[in-house]
Formats: sequence, C-alpha cells, structure tokens
Amino acid sequence: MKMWQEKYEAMPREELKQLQSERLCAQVKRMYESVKLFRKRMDETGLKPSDIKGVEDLHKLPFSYKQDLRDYYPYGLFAVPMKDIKRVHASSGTTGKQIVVGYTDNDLGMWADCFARMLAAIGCDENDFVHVGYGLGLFTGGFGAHDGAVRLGATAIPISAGNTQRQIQTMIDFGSTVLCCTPSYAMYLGEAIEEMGLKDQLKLKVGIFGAEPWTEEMRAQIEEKLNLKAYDIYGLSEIMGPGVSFECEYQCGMHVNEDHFIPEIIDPDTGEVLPEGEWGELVFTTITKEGFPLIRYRTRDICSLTYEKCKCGRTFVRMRKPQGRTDDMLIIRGVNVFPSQIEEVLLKVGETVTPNYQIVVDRENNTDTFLVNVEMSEELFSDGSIKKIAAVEKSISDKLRSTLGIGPKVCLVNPKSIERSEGKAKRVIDKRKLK
Ligand code: DLL
Repeated sequence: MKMWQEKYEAMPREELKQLQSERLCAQVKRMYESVKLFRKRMDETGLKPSDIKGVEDLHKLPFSYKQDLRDYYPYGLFAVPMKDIKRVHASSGTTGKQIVVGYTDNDLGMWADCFARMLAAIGCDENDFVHVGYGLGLFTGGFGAHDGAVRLGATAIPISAGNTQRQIQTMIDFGSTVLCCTPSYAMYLGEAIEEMGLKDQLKLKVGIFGAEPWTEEMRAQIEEKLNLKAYDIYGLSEIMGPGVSFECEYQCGMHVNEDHFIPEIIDPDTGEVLPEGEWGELVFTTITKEGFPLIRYRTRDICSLTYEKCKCGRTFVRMRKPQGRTDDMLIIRGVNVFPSQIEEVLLKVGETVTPNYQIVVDRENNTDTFLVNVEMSEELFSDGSIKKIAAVEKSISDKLRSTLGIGPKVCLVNPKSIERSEGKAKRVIDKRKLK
C-alpha cells in the first residue's frame, strides 16, 4: 500500500530518534521562551532547556494536564502571537469548561498530512469521495477529516453530523466511498440503511471511525451492516485532533505519527514511565506544533505501546485500542467498571439484543445501584414472551457478573428507545454525582 510521506513513515528508528531529539530540544527552548506556565514548571523543577539533550531526557520534563487548559482559558497557553493563529477548535468534554486549542498555518498543514497518511494507508487516493460525517465546527473531527481528504486530492463531502436520512441519500447519490464518523453513529446509520433496504446502493469501501472507544465486535457489526472495511483512528483536540495515530491495512494497532508526537505510557498514580507492552496512561509530547505545543500531556486514556515492526513497513510505534479512560472508569460498590467491558459482553450475546445500552448508577441507602438498560432486537420485541425476555435479562446479568465481578440489574428496553447520538455516544448516567 502507498505511503503518503514514506520518508517519515518508514524512517529507520535510529534516524527517527535523532529527528525527534532535535525537534524536542527546539520545542522545549521555544516554549520556555513563550509559554509562561511551562517556564514556571521548568523553573520549579530546576530544569533549564539546555538540560534536555534528546528524547532520552523526555522523562525529566514536567507533565501538563487538562486543568491547565481550563486555568489558562482561552488563549493563555498559546506559543505564538494571536495574529499567527489561523484557526481555533474547542472541546467541551463531559464535564467542566470547554478547552480551546489553536493552529498556525504550518500546524494545519501538518494535521492535513497526518490525516492524508491514514487515507493513503488504507488504499484511498484522488478517486475517492470522502463523506465527512464528523461534526464540522469547533469539534476537531470534521475539519481534520475534511482537510486530510483535500490534501490527498480526493473529493471531500463535508456533510457534517446529523440528519440521518440526508446522510444516506447523499452517500448514495454522491457515491461516497469513504465514511468518516463516530463508530456509534456508523452503527446507527447501518441500522437505518438496513431498515430502508438500501445496502446494495452504497459504494462505501472503507470507514474511518474514532473519537470514542469501540470494540472488535462492533467493528464486525459495522462492516456487515455497511459493507465496508472499518478502520480505527485516534486523536484528541489538545494534541491535534483526528490522526494522532491511525490503523494501517494490517489493523494491528494504531501507528502514532511519531515525527510529530512522542508517546509514553506511565503509571497514572506514580507518574513512572512503564516498559513497552504494559498498560497505563498515555502521555503525548508534540514536537512540531507551533500554535499550541504541549509537553508530556496526560491524556487519561488507558493504553499500551508496541515497537515491534509492522508488516506495512512503517516504523512508527503502534498503540493498542484505548481501553477506556482513567476518568470514565466507574467505581461501583468498590469495583472498577469500564463501559467498554459491558459493550464487549453485549456484542457477544447474539441476536436477542443490540449493543445500544446505557448504564445508570445511583445510590440508595448508602449502597450503589447498578442498572444496565439494553435495547432488545426487533425479533425479540415482536415475538418474545415475557418469560423469554426475563431469561435473556438474567443471562446477560450473569455474564456481566462473571466479567466485571459485580452483577448489574439488566433491563431489556424497546428497540430504538435509547437516545442516539450523532457524535460521541453517552453511555453512562451517574446520578450519584448529583447527590
Ligand atoms: O475525539 C478527535 C477525534 C475526532 C478522533 C475524530 C478520532 C476521530 P476529543 O473530542 O478531544 O477529540 O476527544 C479525545 O476521545 O482522549 C479518547 O478518550 C477518545 N478517543 C478518540 N479517538 C479514540 C479511539 C477527538 N479511536 C478523546 N478509540 C481521547 C478510543 C478515542 N477512544
């Protein structure tokens, strides 16, 4: 498969390390001069930019956090004058004030290249029609995919998120070959297309899905419903947006664009860097960004890395699918629960249920209550007896108990009764926080 920028993507690791070192040193120096908070943190640790000689010194540098972006909202961490910032994006997240990020012309060019690398890696070229179903707005998803498609020379269809009927009609009429949206919205589109009996009219070859965690089981279902090959893409607003890392044709982890971003895995409690292969918190350092560079940014995503050579010829390190976040882990009656574990179980249950679910946690008489609402399939809804439904509920609850170590009450609800999202799915309602 073609590489968009082979010079970097297949760079021998020794050379790559040299390049990263040069870029890191230059960035540390630049940030020390232009970002007040970074200078303060360096001074507190007694470090001078000249103490950083290369990537081997990365671990000495201070971490940065999402809270920093809130404290210095909106532009306080930018490293260039505002006249050089050509675009801003923002992310609201589930809690707290939104965060704002900014890009220079060079940053936008680098981002477009990173996304174009992914498109090329999965076999796309100028003959493709890229259906951009991520929100085009302050969210980074839409513009990232759009600019990447244009950079590749493909035809971009910037439809943005929402209006499912129009999405489907446009996909068919305009001949979309590449679908970009969240995996949960891809599932929803797939369901709607199945219902309308329009699957045969689609020309989709590949899908680029990310912005939220999704499982291998979900991948299989999306591929079946939309008749395409589904690829994972990762990114976060603070570091750039979609395309920080991407799957290649071999789909064995996501290649981090290491000429721009250096990843580390740390123990989230102690901050120690963990050895290759271990799971921990993913931390990123940007080494080329001008507008809003970040050193050792704590993503809160739980991940692991492998430097083993990939069959595609890229030398870039691969990150595994993030297994949730340190901050979306629920602690229910003392047990750690990740929404992705529930999804995995549901996708293995089979025909009787769909993977549309919502977790409701509450507190009664000082004890946590744990309920999982799951949409039953149309078949079970139309011909399942109350007894059969109760049996399915019990079997799911048992399966969840053995996976999680804690058994929720499972309630099968009517098909399509759980609210759909055009962006990231809302899987958890934690009422304890309101009390
Ligand atoms: O979600 C950027 C993006 C847009 C990525 C489109 C991929 C596609 P934020 O809104 O800032 O940015 O959210 C970033 O989303 O820290 C992860 O927790 C999660 N996330 C993103 N991609 C993946 C993925 C965009 N492929 C946060 N798998 C990150 C799992 C993901 N989680």
